[in-house]
Amino acid sequence: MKKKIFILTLIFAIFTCSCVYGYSDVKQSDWFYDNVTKMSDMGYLAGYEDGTFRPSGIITKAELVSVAGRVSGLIPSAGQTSHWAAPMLQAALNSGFYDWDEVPPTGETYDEPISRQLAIKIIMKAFLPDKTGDYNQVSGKVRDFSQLDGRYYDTVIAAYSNGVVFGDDNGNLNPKSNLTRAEACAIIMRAADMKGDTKPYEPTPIPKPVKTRKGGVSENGALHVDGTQLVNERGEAVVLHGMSSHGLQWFGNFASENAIGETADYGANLFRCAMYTSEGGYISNPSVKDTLINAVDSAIRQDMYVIIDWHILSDGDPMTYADKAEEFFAEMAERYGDNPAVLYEICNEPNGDISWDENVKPYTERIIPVIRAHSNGIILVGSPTWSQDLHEAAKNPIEAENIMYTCHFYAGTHTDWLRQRIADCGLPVFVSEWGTSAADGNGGVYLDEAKKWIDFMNEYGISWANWSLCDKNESSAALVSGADVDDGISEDELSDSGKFVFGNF
Ligand code: IDC
Repeated sequence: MKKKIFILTLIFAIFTCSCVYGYSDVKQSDWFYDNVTKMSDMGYLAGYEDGTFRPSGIITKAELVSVAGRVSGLIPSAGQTSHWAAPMLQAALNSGFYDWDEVPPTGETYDEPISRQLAIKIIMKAFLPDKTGDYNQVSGKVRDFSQLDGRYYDTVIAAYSNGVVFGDDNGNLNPKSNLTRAEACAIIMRAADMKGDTKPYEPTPIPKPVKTRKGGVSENGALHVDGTQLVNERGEAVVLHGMSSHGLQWFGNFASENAIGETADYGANLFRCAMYTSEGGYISNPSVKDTLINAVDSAIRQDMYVIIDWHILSDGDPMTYADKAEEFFAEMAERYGDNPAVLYEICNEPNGDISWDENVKPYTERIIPVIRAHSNGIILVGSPTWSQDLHEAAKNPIEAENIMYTCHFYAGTHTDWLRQRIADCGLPVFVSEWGTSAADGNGGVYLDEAKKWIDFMNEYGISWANWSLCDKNESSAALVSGADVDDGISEDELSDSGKFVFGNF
């Protein structure tokens, strides 16, 4: 638990740009004072809520690589796991900061302490890859040189020769002991200063599309709602089709750029990023936001529309975490602003003992203005009973532009009566989640009923995202267990549901 708090605080610390001075445990006379202060001032690594910095606390592999990556301006890439640091670790691995076996990309060792020799290598590769040093000189001066593993000779010698690291009072480098937070600050700042141009922390810029696709953002531009229809920037009816991720805290690896782009190759022009709030999602694990940002950016690069889904589920009343939702959507809307690709789904599925009038609508009145401060993009709104109570919303609709109401269905559970409800409600409807299975995500698949739904949605020009792009052993999953999406999605990696859905993009 202690470790968890430490990590959460650090993540908070890493990603919050703050200018904190005067840590109770950092004195001006400390050797690390300047570097800790500078690192903190630039927003790369801050202290803890109790006012300490814990300079002698250890730093993990994930933390060290994240901070070094950010200071050196490395752009995160598609990570292989849903660990909060996976995108930056993947980018560091791709850039040759370390070898595969030193921090295996499966993540089991991400949260282990990092040895000084490995940290030095990573920092040298990140900032000063061309620096060298003299073996004889360094091996003669460093008393415990024999402790060093051979693969670290070059980088450690270069670091020592160039004044990036120094020996301790006894002339030892202690290459195998764990790096501390103060040491990390000192080594990174010295290397960064030597390289020059150290800038304050800035979030990764929003990418530009790397290709254009039929039905994509480049073709349709900013979306609007006209009557009950979604239309493109020219006012022409437009329909979006694609996959929803499963919970990003569990299956973030299937929200990689490869996987998302592959759905587009099959014809999808939409991807939905399902960020659970509970069940190990954002509330207890805020770093899942980085997995989400990575997925949203990937979809943008792939010229696709993308939904940022605040996936409430076991927390049935959207008001439960309304404060967090305000904070989150403020940040997302500030980041993505009027980027035409992004749609905001502000409450996946309200459920339980709540009502549209008393719970959901008041919630929308808090969140919509927060988004509208930065973006006039499409906002998708759920309704009680797992986003099926369109008839309740229709009695008291939201007074705002570019709002659509979500309707979620599962073919094994929801049939004619729900289609009728959509047809009758008179609201602009967006099916941001549906499955070929029963409502528990399993059973079936019910392809005859699913076909009726597809025909219905086509008739009404309704956009949809299918649950879900993952290989979980449940029938709604589009991929068979063990599917490897890094090299694309082959026909035989598609489940029965996946074959049906991909065939309907
Ligand atoms: C299901 C997942 C399942 C997971 C469960 C609880 O398929 O693996 O154990 O959530 O987290 C929804 C929800 C969606 C559900 C899906 C299927 O939005 O999160 O996913 N469903 O039950 N609404 C209706 C059905």
